[in-house]
Amino acid sequence: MLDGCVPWPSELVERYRAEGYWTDQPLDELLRGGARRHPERTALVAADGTRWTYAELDAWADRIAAGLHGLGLRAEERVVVQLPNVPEFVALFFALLRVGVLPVLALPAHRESEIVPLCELSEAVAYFIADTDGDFDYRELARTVRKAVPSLRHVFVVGDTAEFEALPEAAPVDLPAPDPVAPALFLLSGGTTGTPKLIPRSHNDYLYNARASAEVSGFSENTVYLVALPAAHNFALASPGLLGAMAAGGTVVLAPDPSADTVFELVERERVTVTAVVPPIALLWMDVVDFMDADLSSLELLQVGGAKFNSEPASRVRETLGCDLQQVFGMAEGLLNFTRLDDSDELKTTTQGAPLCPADEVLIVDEDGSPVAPGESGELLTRGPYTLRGYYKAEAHNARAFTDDGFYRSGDVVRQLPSGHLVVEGRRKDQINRGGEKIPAEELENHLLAHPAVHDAAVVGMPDEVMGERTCAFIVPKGEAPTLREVTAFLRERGVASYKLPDRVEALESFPLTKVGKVSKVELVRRLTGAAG
Ligand code: OOB
Repeated sequence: MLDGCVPWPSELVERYRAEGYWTDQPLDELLRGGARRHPERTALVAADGTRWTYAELDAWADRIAAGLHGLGLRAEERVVVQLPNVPEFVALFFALLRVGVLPVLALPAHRESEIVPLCELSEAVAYFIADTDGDFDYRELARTVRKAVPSLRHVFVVGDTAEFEALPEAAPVDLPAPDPVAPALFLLSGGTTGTPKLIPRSHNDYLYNARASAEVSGFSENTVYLVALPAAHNFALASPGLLGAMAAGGTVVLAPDPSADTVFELVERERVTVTAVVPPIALLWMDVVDFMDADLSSLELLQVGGAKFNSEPASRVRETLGCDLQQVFGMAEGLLNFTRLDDSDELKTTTQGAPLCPADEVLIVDEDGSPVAPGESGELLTRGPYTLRGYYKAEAHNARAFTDDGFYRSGDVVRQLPSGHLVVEGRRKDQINRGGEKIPAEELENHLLAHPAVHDAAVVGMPDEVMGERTCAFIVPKGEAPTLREVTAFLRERGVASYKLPDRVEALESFPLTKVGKVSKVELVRRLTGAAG
């Protein structure tokens, strides 16, 4: 097993195998098996209408795998992949699995301050980018990253390569199958700390994740799944996402962005049956659908997750978009909860779903770590066949993030109904959830503290109708307080992703403290909502 990864205890490995959750197949079986069973079926459709059958996608992945192997990339080496929703993302993903190279899946929105630490932590040997996306040039970013990260041997560019390399392709070669218990890829954690955390996902656990999610979401060979969120995010990738659609033998359609214009046109053109979004996108689609002349009649199911979807808009999905709603409460760390297709409307609109797997263990505990009474709210701890046992190379953090018996402390405050469904009520972690995008408070605070006029900083989420939360940076200035515009310009200059920029900056003379002398974020939020109300 790769150094820095925490294995499942052997008795659980045996149990997950015996109960059939782990099948000891490589994750790549999703494409290989599809190409074997139904080679002529359409696997992938790009936004421009280009199509690949399972056989064609399989052959393409083989050629890229051979190309990468020919350049010396080897099993267990890590690479950072930062691609938008382009077909190359899918082909490359499977190619890397075939070579055994471990992709670290960065988001297209990430910039220098995220990518450099990811490359360093993973000791990445290659970085995969698109040439441009909108008006952003990733090759500029790659120049900075390459200077900062000595382990990088290659930068591969989809599109105009400039001085870098194109995705290599070569005649297919035989490559050894991977160990199914070992990691297949790394997902990024939403994070709560100042440094990024990588989540190793094994062949066994991620294959189960994709297959079981596809089953609980009713995916079949008739499924046409639209990837509207970034494909690198666990929700759109495997929960059930594009891998789940392929597990069911369905078709994956790639949307370059989740705007109603782009998505509605693709839904109509490709007769899309299901897609997944975060709440603000669902709200937006529901707001504009009446004004747009789009035929959404093929859409059967809208999956909403990543942040809390309130019951009021949830109850309007069917009448506005004409499809069923499935709430998904998941995490890159593992545990997924889904409302079931045969749940009552009440459960579908007021809960965030029940755990996917019968072997998912869920504990809800109070501040002292003792289980709460049934139906009471507390922090969700979890353990199971697709939930990590430790972050990559993060021993000290793991000691806090997991209980002694291996439960992951999610930081989510939930209560559980007798049916098993969970209602997300809040959070006990230092993170802002801005419309599904996660901002680790400490990371942003560290950036703010680097500003010459900032003496102290505390970042909190302020309630927002559309986004769920927006970001407010409280600062204690050294002299004159910098404005929001100055602060965001400073953060952009440091290469912080746009979604992490604060929406508001508030200067205080000093911070309110808790009884033990820590900054009271509860009090800071109270002042904001008091002031706003
Ligand atoms: C998904 O994954 P991440 O890793 O970006 O974020 C996980 C966190 C959860 O711990 C929770 O705090 C929040 O996002 N969350 C929700 C939620 N879904 C996620 N909070 C309230 N209601 C929901 N429905 O966000 C993710 C991964 C796979 C599938 C879906 C979402």
